[in-house]
Amino acid sequence: MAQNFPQIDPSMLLEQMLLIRAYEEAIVAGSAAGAVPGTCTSVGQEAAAVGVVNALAAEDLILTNHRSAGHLLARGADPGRLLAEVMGREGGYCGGRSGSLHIAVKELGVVLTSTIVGGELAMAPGVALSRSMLGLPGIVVCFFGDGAACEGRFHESLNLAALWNLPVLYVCENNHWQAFVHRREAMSREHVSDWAASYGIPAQTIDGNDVLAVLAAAQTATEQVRTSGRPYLLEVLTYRTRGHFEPDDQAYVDREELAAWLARDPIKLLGDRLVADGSMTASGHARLADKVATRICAAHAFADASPYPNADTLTRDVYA
Ligand SMILES: Cc1ncc(C[n+]2csc(CCOP(=O)(O)OP(=O)(O)O)c2C)c(N)n1
Repeated sequence: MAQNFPQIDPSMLLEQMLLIRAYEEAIVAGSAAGAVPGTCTSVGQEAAAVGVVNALAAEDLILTNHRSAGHLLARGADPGRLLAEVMGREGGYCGGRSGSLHIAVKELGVVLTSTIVGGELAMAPGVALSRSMLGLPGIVVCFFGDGAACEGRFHESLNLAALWNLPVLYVCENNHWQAFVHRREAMSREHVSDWAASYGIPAQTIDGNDVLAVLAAAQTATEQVRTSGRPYLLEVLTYRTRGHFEPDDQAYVDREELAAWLARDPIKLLGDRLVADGSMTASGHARLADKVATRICAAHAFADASPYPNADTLTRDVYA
């Protein structure tokens, strides 16, 4: 039976994807100029983040990995505070202590960014178990890559979530790369979703560059996790169109494969579709891009003006 999910304005999804792209491009430019530490960007993967995060409720929790800017921005993170964090400044979400790789934002329900590949998979069942035991509402969403799915903790995590009936939505952003290794050299199966069946976990593989398809699949998946209280796995097929981190010349990348995915850029796909069906004009599209550019300029100004943390605070928040 078809579910009635809240209607989400596609132009809002486009704006979020444009914001993520502009934020990541600012990081790339800043890193080339030596002003910002290089990070692992999510360029090319915007539809995966925006489609899934827009299917979540306010009380849901997110655990994510080293490519987390899209998840955070789609969840409503302020780009200035995010950039300040990456630049190690006091005004950042974690006071400049995490950089890009360990950001947590309690008010947005972002419990963890893990740079230990699969670290979020190891913790997701525990977070879900604590919510269940405390009788708290909300499901747990765990973003991870295809590389993490090739690690033992992926299998341990799915096994426990299935055994203990935990409300975890596993979202594998299969971007074809595991640092500098292509997924075909590391995976025994074509799809990560194939592995979910071994644990009795329902799963689906979808086109991760079509944000409307991601949103629809994520709405169905979150509803299923919410009503069954059990795990679900969504494999979102997409492509990391920049390098593993900045800078990276991508000399190891097959040019034809990259070109094919660039032709299916998620922002272009949705923008073209909205203009073609008449729901947006070309100038409306340009206005959104300008609005986003203004926000990124303001974010830069905020991060630049934010001081480095005072050395006296070095041991604050250290657990002993
Ligand atoms: C346990 C562990 N092993 C290796 C690394 C080095 N490393 C960082 S990212 C990465 C690739 C991860 O690939 P994937 O999970 O597919 O995520 P993607 O980078 O493609 O988003 C590797 C091997 C690490 N950080 N942690």
